[in-house]
Amino acid sequence: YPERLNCATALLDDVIAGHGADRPCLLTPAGETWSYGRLRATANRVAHFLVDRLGVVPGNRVLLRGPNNPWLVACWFGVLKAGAVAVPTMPMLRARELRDIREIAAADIALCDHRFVAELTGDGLEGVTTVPYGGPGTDDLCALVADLPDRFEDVLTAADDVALLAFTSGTTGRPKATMHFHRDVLAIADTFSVHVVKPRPDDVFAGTPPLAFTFGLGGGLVFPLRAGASTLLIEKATPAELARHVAAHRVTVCFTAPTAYRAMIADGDAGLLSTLRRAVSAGEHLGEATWRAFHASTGVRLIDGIGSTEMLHVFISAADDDIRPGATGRVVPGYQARIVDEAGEPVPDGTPGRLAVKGPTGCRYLADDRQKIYVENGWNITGDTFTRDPDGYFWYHARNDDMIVSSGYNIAGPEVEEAVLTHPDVLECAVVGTPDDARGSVVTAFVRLRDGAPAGDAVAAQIQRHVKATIAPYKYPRLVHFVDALPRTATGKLQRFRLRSS
Ligand code: 3SK
Repeated sequence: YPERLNCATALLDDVIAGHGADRPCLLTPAGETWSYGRLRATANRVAHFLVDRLGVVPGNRVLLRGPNNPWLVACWFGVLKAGAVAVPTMPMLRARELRDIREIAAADIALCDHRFVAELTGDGLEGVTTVPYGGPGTDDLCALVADLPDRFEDVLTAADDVALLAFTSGTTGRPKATMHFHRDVLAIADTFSVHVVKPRPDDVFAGTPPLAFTFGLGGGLVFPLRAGASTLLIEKATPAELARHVAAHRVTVCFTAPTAYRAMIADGDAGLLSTLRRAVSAGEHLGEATWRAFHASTGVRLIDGIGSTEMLHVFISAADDDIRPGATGRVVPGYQARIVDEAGEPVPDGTPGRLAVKGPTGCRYLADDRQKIYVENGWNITGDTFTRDPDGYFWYHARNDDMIVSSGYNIAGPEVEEAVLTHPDVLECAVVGTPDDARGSVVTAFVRLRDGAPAGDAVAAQIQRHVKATIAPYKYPRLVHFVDALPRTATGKLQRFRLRSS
């Protein structure tokens, strides 16, 4: 990339120069379409507002809060055009979490969907200038920018000026801010997206992750725009609603989590997915059973991937004929990955160890001592246990802290989950170790059954027999609890630690 680079200019102006300003860019389920030209003009007005009315200067951090819709995107671009740093936050976050984020990011300005402002007014958030958008009234950003010029000279930032502060969800302890440069935003499109997703200008992207989760930022915004494609911005959707949006808008590339793919198949919605040519699964491990079930009902080969907020997006993945069901994939061109032992030394193929990765993006925490724990000699330690096979495929075992030690056996909770999930009555499941006097820990499954399946001892015993017949019998869950919902983070990841202590 050139030394001076603003990723907002690259994402909007390059497409407009190549395909014209009228090209459809942002779509909404309600049927609205924003062209690339309209998005650029609106983002330019927002940039003027930030600079001319609020006095924003390059490097200032601006908090963004709202569900995925065109105004959130216009604000995101407006901030970057002004040379400021976007601090997207998950709409689900509450005042306490926003307070931490605001303090760590030192953000004094917030652009916030008018439906979500209440949480930005609590203790510790005094002094934040909050400008609502998307609502009625003359003090709303949409009205305030209406008369501002639709041209703006984007600040010519350095390629390695910070563009984005992405917060890890902070399931345990204080959230961490990861810093990403302007060049990183383009790099995720030019590595994972170009080499694995392989988007085309006529694609229509859609997905459920919020743009504040970098999985959603890539799949819902950066990848489609870098390819000159369109993206359907969905504020919130159940898997069944997502399937209906796919059908209604002839979506061709879908981004969501394994649970949603599993639910779409279980709900019998495969017929609504016939326009899909690519479907990307990340955020959590994709089990082989889900991969095969989705393929059998749709003909689409799910693209699994592991990414992280620290690395900005996916660094191990595979598509098409390169896929080995059950494996996460191979290292994405541009990245390096290896399996290391506790001392940081590479282990032989086939030996489980800690996944370490480096590449053009990540891993830079903002003023956080935990940098020393998560980065060893330039390698980001992801916190996952994997093996690599001699063909270079990476096979997931567990998060490092999801290994269960029971009667001296090491058992990977996700492997047991995968076996439980192949039982026909099971919709979702989490497997953790719970304290036990005799065994130290026992394998315990928390199971959400499909609608209409009766919970009880009989189905628990069936699930246990099913697991014993599927994987080594000593791994079966000795305890099975039925639940209505599993605890998840705002990004949809299972919070197993909450089950361990329940
Ligand atoms: O955290 C994740 O799981 C993730 C996956 C893909 C891309 C980005 C992220 C943060």
